[in-house]
Amino acid sequence: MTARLAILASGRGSNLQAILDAIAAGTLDASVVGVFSDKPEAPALQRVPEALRWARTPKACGGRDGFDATLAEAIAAVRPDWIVCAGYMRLLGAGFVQRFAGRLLNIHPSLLPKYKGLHTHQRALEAGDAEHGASVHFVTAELDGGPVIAQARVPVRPGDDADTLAARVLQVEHPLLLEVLRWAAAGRLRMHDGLAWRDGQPLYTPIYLQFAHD
Ligand code: NHR
Ligand code: GAR
Repeated sequence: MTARLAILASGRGSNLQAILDAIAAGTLDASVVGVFSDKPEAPALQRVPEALRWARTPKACGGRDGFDATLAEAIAAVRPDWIVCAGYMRLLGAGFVQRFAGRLLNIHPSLLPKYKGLHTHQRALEAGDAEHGASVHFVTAELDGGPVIAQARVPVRPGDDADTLAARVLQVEHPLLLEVLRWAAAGRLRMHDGLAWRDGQPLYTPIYLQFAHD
C-alpha cells in the first residue's frame, strides 16, 4: 500500500525535493498528500502543486496553541500515514505530538543526543568535534529528544565553516531520510515503550548508515 506522507517544512525544501524525486523515480512507494508550513513564503511550498500547499502564520491563528490546533486539523484532513518534519523550524506542542504519536518523524542535522535545537553545525565546530552528521527520530514532546531510528556521519574537515559543514551533512541527510521513509512506508517502524523498533526489534542504539559525501 502506497504510504500517504504529510510533509512539514519551513524553508528551502531540499529534503522534500529528495522525497518527490524518489517517488517519481519509483524508489519510494509513497505519495505526498500535503506540504504544511508556518512560513507562507517558504520555497518548499513551490515544489508541489498549489492544491497540496497549506501555510498559515502562527500570528494569524492567534498564537502557538491556535496554530497547532489549526495545523493538526489540516493534517488530519489529508489522512496521512506518516508526518515528516523536513526542515521544519517550529516547536510542536504536546497536544499535537500526542495526536499523531508514533507517526511523526524529524530529520535533525546532528548526531543526537548531541546538539538538540538550533545552530548545530556551529556548535559542532566550536566543540572541536571530528565528526558530525544527521539523525532521523520519532518526534515526542521533548525537543529533538524522541527515540532515534537511524544516523549518518560525516567528517569535520580542516577549514570547515558552518556552511561547508552544513552542505556536507545535507549530502547524507537526503539518502538517510529516504531510507527511513522506505522502512516507514513498508510498515517496518514503530515507536513503543519510548523506543524505536524496526522489524519487531527494539533499537537500543540507532542504525548507522553510510552514504557518499565530499
Ligand atoms: N516539536 C516537538 N515537540 N519535538 C521535536 O522533537 C521537534 C518539534 C518541532 C520541530 C525540528 C527541530 C530540529 O530538528 C522539530 C523537532 C524548531 C526549533 C526551535 O527552537 C528547534 C528544533 C527544531 C525545530 N524553533 C523556534 C520556536 O520558537 C523558532 C525558531 C525560528 O523560527 O527561527 O519554535 O532542529
Ligand atoms: C536541513 O539541514 C534539516 O536537517 C534542518 O534544516 C535543513 C532544512 O533543509 N532541520 C532543522 O534544523 C530542524 N530544526 P531543507 O529545507 O533544504 O530540507
